[in-house]
Amino acid sequence: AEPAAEEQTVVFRSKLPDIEINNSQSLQAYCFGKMSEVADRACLIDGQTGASYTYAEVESLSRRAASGLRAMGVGKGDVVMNLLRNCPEFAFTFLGAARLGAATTTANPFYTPHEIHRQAEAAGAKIIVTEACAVEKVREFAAGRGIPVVTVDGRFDGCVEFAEVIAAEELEADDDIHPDDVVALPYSSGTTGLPKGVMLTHRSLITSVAQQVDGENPNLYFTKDDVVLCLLPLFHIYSLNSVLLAGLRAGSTIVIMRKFDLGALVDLVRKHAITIAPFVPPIVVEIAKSPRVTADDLASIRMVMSGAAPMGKELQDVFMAKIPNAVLGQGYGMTEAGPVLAMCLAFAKEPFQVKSGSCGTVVRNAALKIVDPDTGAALGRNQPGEICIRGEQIMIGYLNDPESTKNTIDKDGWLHTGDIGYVDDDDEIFIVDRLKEIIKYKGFQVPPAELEALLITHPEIKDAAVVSMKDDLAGEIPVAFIVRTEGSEVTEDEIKKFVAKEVVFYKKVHKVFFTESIPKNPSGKILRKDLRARLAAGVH
Ligand code: 4UW
Repeated sequence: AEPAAEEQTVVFRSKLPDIEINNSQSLQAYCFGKMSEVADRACLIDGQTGASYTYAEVESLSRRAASGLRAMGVGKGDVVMNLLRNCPEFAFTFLGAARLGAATTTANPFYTPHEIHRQAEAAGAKIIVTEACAVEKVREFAAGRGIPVVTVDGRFDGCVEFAEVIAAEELEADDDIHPDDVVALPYSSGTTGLPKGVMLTHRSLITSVAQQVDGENPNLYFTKDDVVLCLLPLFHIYSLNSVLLAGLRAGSTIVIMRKFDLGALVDLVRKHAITIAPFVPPIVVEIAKSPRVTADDLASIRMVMSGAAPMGKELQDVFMAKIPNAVLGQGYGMTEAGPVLAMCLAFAKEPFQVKSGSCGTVVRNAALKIVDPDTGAALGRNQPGEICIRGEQIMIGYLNDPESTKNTIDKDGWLHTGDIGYVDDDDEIFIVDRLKEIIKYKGFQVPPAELEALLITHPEIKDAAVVSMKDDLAGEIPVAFIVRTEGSEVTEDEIKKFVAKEVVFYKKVHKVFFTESIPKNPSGKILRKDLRARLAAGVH
């Protein structure tokens, strides 16, 4: 756009003033910025074993991990794959790799071998750090490519124990790190297609964390005295950014939980006097509904964050009645956006009044606009359109995919989210619909394109389309429309089983509808809207 046209654009900003962000340092230096104040305080606590590490110990272990990784051949520009459930070693490895100027690509250890291999290959992983539950899924793949496998929980033939990696001397000086070096490489399918490597740099993650927890009046007020629950998986950007990195920066204590279980959660909250609970909507639902969890159980919690999927006003109100002393609010993130676009201003040190159902106000040091998806024109308040964000926190692009990058970040630097929402009179953002095809099962990404590509490899499937269907607990579930080959009698059950053995549990197809043809536009693009309309109308 011409500068003049750009000036006319309606741009929304935070109610908080911009702050100075020193984002030309390294992410690890930034995160340990308060070391002199917190060196001897608990930094990470392993909820399962009770092992506790001070800030000084975490910093030291990350230096040892750096040396150990270097000895195994990891260097600047390389990629380490963390294939781990939440554990302290996740943090040691991530920060260690960062010290070498290497990036960490994160993946779910419950992925199937095929899903893991595809990401490891695409990311060019030089080393895989994993645990018992996933070792067998990577061993052969890694051996065939000469990729060392490190395990954090035991000895396995042909693998290196994590203890050996950190037996190294501390790395004295970090490698020369440029602010635009990639430090995290999570995979996301973005607005369309298959999962792609999202290049997040030292600069982008420092900016994002600072937008949340820095400044005189931080938007997300975490303190040294806070105890933050790290239950959401660190392989997803929400937890990596807004729990681990934000918690470190603030000097809080981070209590790591390996897997979700309501009883264990209550025990940990009581035992460690958790003050901050970052959740996703399905967990909020479970707590709200469970008669087993009382207000007393959760009395220490002062802040409950929700994000990664929509949380309506009704749910928010029911939950708030259950823990009246806590502030409940939402953040709005997208992996590509670095990830936080908006954060609830009731979480600020000097909080604002907010409305239930809102997913926050745009973070400081960033600009947000709402555009008409058909014309591209910027819209004013209370008018729904595609949410776009600009700022130094957004990704620098998709790995090895300039085409998809160009389709997501326009020439003026605006990242197009594929979410439809509006900004109200109080600068609060409400998401009302999704333009993009991604399905979110309990906040996890399910890329329809991936399931469709898999489905059409079935010899009796001629064509397939996967769309989302509303679900009370999961938010959305993937369902498939299938065109069978001539004469085929393949059943719904057979198709579900075929998919289930190739994908992680949350990508399973929940229902199959047989149809004569898949509606497509002239260029062959699946008309998902039509299919969703069919579902809504009950005509399959
Ligand atoms: N309401 C409605 C929401 C919301 C939402 C996300 O898997 P990704 O790429 O990324 C995420 C990141 C979420 C996140 C990160 C950090 C943070 O602090 C926080 O809030 C506490 C949340 O989910 O999926 C991105 C897509 O997920 C949907 C939306 O469609 C977005 O484009 N989404 N948050 N509050 N929908």
